[in-house]
Parts: sequence; C-alpha cells; structure tokens
Amino acid sequence: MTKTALITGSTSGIGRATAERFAQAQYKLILTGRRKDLLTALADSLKVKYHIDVLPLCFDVRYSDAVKHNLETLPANWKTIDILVNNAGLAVGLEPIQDGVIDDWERMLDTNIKGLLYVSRVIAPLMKAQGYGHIINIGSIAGKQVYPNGAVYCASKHAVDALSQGLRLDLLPYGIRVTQICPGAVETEFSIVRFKGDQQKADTVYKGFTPLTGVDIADTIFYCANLPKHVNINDLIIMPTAQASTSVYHKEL
Ligand code: NDP
Ligand code: 8X3
Repeated sequence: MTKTALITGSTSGIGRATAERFAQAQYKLILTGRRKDLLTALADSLKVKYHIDVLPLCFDVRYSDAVKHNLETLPANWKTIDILVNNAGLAVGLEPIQDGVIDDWERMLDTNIKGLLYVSRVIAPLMKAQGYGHIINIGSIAGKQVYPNGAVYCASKHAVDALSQGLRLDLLPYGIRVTQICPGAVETEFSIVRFKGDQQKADTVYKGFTPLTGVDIADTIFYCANLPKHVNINDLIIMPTAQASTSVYHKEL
C-alpha cells in the first residue's frame, strides 16, 4: 500500500531533499513550510516528475492554532500518516548570551522546540490510533555539544534530544518508532538564515572543507524510515568527514 510521509520545512535544504527522496520511492507527501510559492512549486514539480499525490500546507509551526487548523482538518485520504519528519527549524544570530537578541532567541525556541511539539501533538494521536508510525526528529550535533555564541540554538537542539527520548518512551506501547538524526554542518539555507541574509558570512562557514548536503541527510532519513518494522535507529550522529565536533574542523584554506 502507498505510504504517506509528512515533512515539515520542505521548502529548502534537508526538508526539500527529503521530499524528493520519498517521492522517488512513490510515497504520498504532505509538505509544509511558510513560503507558499516555493511550496507550491515543489509540490507541482514532484507530482509531475514522480506521478505521486502531494498535499502542500502553508503554515508557521510556531503558532499552535495554525498547526491545528492545517493538520487536524486533513482530508480523510490523508489522515493515515506513516512517517512524520520534524525538520522545520533554524538558527538566528551567533552572539554570546550577554549580547543576545531576544527576538532571535524566541524565533529559535518557538520554532525548534514548540513547533516540533505542536506538530507532534496532532500527529502522534493519529499514529497511536492506527497502531503504527515513525517520528523522525532532526536534531543536531548542537543538541549533543555546546559551542561559544550558539548557546540558545544549542539549547533548542538539546531540547529536541530530550523530546525525542520522551516521545520514544511515551509512544513505546503503541508500536511507534522515534528516531533522532543529528547532523553536523550541512550546506543549505541554514547559515544564510542564521546570518540574516548575509551570503558572504554564510559562505565562509563551508569554506575549506566538504560539508554534508541535504541529499546526504535525506538518504539517512530514508534509510531509517525503511528498516524492518522491529528495528529502530534511536539516535544517529552524522558529520562531514572533516568535522570532528561542533567547532573542530580540518579546513584547507
Ligand atoms: P534551511 O534553512 O535550508 O531549511 C529550513 C526549513 O525550515 C525551511 O523549509 C523553512 O521553510 C522551514 N521553517 C523554518 N522556520 C519555520 C517555521 N516557523 N514554520 C514552518 N517552517 C519553518 O535549513 P536546513 O535544511 O539546514 O534545516 C533543517 C533542519 O536541520 C533544522 O531543524 C536545522 O536546525 C537542522 N540542522 C541543520 C544543520 C545544518 O548545518 N544545515 C545541521 C544540523 C541540524 P520556510 O522558510 O518556507 O518556512
Ligand atoms: C547546525 C549545526 O554546528 O552549526 O545544527 O550548530 S551547527
């Protein structure tokens, strides 16, 4: 039977590559993001290229009413969700806490923590009722270690680490798998968003080494999602070969 995957934050980077990877395997897709033009264009192109059904839903995961409005009213033929990829997320700013911008902190905490919770709160009961499902959370190496000037982003991803463990415990009796995937540096729009549109600053992050790509993470998500039913990857750290920790790189500049 055709499986359905719901991927948040699919307008760029890891989410977009993941949508393409699951489309290649003939999944039905529910794709979300805030940028409606990108979302619609992606949905249309995947439908044409892979002859699959795609439901694009444009909303901001930070607002629980918007999440509920979009996900609690899914059409009947979209209510069986096999895989939820909680991917929507961002870093904003890179400052020590004493100089931090409170609006940046709120954007990170509201998106990375509350957004993931709001989406999971709607989808987990559906999975519980159907007796199966797989929630895949995109954490980060920043959820395992803390680096200077990144404390709030790191805190948000440490929260994803805790929430992944909590979801796994709470959903254990219902046959629902919960996986956390924690990447190191992936070249996406991540750094452009972090540096508020400063492309030059963003480019320097990936200079002198080969970063991961969205496709690398999409392949990893797809691998975890397609293991036999009795197998679950709880937690997976995936790094560029040239990156040993959040702040230790081997760069050739
Ligand atoms: P991108 O900026 O390329 O993609 C982020 C996606 O999240 C976009 O589709 C964006 O869509 C969506 N998004 C952001 N905020 C919201 C919101 N409030 N509501 C709905 N959607 C939102 O970055 P990545 O692909 O790199 O990031 C994906 C995930 O991977 C994030 O959780 C990030 O923390 C994590 N990660 C990234 C790493 C990296 O080095 N790139 C490493 C480790 C983890 P739109 O703007 O249209 O809303
Ligand atoms: C993104 C990776 O190390 O820039 O989560 O925080 S890092």
